[in-house]
Amino acid sequence: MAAEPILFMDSPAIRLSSPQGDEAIITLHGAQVVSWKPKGHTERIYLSELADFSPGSAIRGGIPICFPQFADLGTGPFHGFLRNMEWQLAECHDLSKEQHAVFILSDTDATLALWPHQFRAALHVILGNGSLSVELEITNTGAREFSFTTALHTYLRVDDIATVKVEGLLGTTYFDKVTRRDNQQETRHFIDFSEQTDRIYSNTSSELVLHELKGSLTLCALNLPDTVVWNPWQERSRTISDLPDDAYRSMVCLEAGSIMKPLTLLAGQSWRGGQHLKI
Ligand code: TA6
Repeated sequence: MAAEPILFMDSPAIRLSSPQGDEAIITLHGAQVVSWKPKGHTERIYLSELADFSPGSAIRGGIPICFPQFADLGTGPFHGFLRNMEWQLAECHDLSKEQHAVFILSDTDATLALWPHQFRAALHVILGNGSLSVELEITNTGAREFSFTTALHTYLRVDDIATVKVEGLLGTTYFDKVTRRDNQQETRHFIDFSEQTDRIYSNTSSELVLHELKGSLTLCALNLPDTVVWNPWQERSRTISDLPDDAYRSMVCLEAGSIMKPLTLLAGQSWRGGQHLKI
């Protein structure tokens, strides 16, 4: 079966399988991609072994959706609330070369208490031959305009962070959340990791490449002009209760977002943006 309801860590989820043998798992909690195994390759998504799947929690790892605010750029919960909510599977298309599943969530009393706007969110997950696309569509279903920031907080599993290099950010400016310095310029072709890294790069190229010894992964952003690069390194990992102390060796977050300039939707308008990952 191409889209199969399963329990993943006791949490309702959908497993997509492509005709070629690629697999992805998406939990209804947060509409969060928690696994992606392109055929013939190892797991590409990092998921913490200490992740909490209980109702209302934020699952540590996978591809959490940040909306209607990224981090603390707003008065609501950190990274918003979509990642904490239960979504529904709305559609599933079994196409000849790919699987397309759509998950939806609309405003409820609980979301209106956190953010006073009516909306419809749809997450499109498209599993192809060696590829995975995740696209978020937001519609303003209310009568008043609203603004938001957003990101796909993609946790990538890596074999050894010491050998990881990220290409595609040369010449762009960033805000360094570790040193709190703004307007820094990236001077490296290849970003490597040897300490805590938490940066918001603005107006980045739509294509990034994650290089590892085993091969590379290309990440293309669609309508998401900013890129966050995050690795908590050892000290910060120790302070995150649902992340093992040595997790920083096996993960890096490359997050496509619209963060530096909020997006605005008038009543009835929609916006769609996403990230396309290809082996
Ligand atoms: O996207 C990077 C970041 O904003 C970091 O500053 C870090 O705190 C991280 O997200 C994780 O946030 P969370 O709320 O999931 O613990």
